[in-house]
Amino acid sequence: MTDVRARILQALRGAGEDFVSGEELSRGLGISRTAVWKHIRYLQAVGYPIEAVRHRGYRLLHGEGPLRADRIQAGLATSRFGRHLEVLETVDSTNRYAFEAAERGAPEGYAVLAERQTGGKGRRGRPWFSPPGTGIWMSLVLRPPLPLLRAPQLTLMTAVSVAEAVRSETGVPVVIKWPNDLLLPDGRKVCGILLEMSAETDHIRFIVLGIGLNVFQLEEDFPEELRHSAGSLAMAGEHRTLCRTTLVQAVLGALERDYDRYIAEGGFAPFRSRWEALNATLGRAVSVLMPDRTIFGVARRIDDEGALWVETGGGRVERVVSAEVLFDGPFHTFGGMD
Ligand code: BT5
Repeated sequence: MTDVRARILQALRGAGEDFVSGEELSRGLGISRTAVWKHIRYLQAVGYPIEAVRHRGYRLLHGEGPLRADRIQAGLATSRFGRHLEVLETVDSTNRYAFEAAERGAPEGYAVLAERQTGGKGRRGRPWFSPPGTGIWMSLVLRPPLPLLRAPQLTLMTAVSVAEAVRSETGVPVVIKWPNDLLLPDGRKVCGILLEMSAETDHIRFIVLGIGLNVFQLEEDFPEELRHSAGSLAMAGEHRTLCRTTLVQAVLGALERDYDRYIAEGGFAPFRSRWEALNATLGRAVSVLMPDRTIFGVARRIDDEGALWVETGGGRVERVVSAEVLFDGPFHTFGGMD
């Protein structure tokens, strides 16, 4: 985002519910009022809910100021998820923070969000880029009465819940890449899921479910190395007005409903057809990276445990429970291949 637009947003966020006049913005930024108006139009076009009222100025609508726990909770349709909620300005990683809270006894459903992470984590120690005010960086504590082996299924369930919530809130037809990514229709990664846990020999003590969802970034906001692979909801061609507060509410609502069903019905099977309907993985040529080796083939199906079946040639099929999947070749050319 250009510095000017970032500063306009900062001024609007700082004013909360109040209007900031065009005059004030133009003076503060040293640009004309027409230039201010053009930047506002641009921000509105990418999805920022900015209200413009003659003689009063501009303000950010409902909840798209800084995230606030009371605002999120006011519209929350859950009984546990997000009922204990913290919103931090800056943290190294919401997953690290939630993990410590869980160690100290935070209840199931405890959630923490941050406007900005300085050490956001992906899998295997990779970094997650989490600039201020542009996305949803959230971690949730779960205490599922499950054997260890079932934990990876919760990642798949989460992908289904978040994808459906994002679709119904924003109209952006995100798709799932097995196991933990959501992609825009053009293949850019818009959301990553990181499940971490504390376990005893055979059962889970608690899980921290981390969700990173890019909302307002534009291509130029991503660092060079992510510019062609990462995307945000704002970058999707068609979307409704974007609001992080309502998105968080929708995601927590969907997660609680699906998690309760997962526990009650005993597994991933009831989610499988929903996963299949949203997936962008099956039928594609893939490289599958496992800790000890890499296999190449075509992703054929997932089973009731959420494992991915990969055909590796000569009629051989491998069942993969946990791994990293790379699509071979340009994203769009493999759509629907079988
Ligand atoms: C993930 O890991 O996709 C899991 C990301 C989870 C982030 C959330 S934010 C809230 C919570 N607190 C945390 O500290 N983490 C969680 P993985 O599949 O390993 O993907 C990481 C890779 O995605 C990086 O190596 C980059 O290539 C790319 N990446 C990094 N930041 C990105 C972003 N904002 N958008 C899209 N791609 C990104």
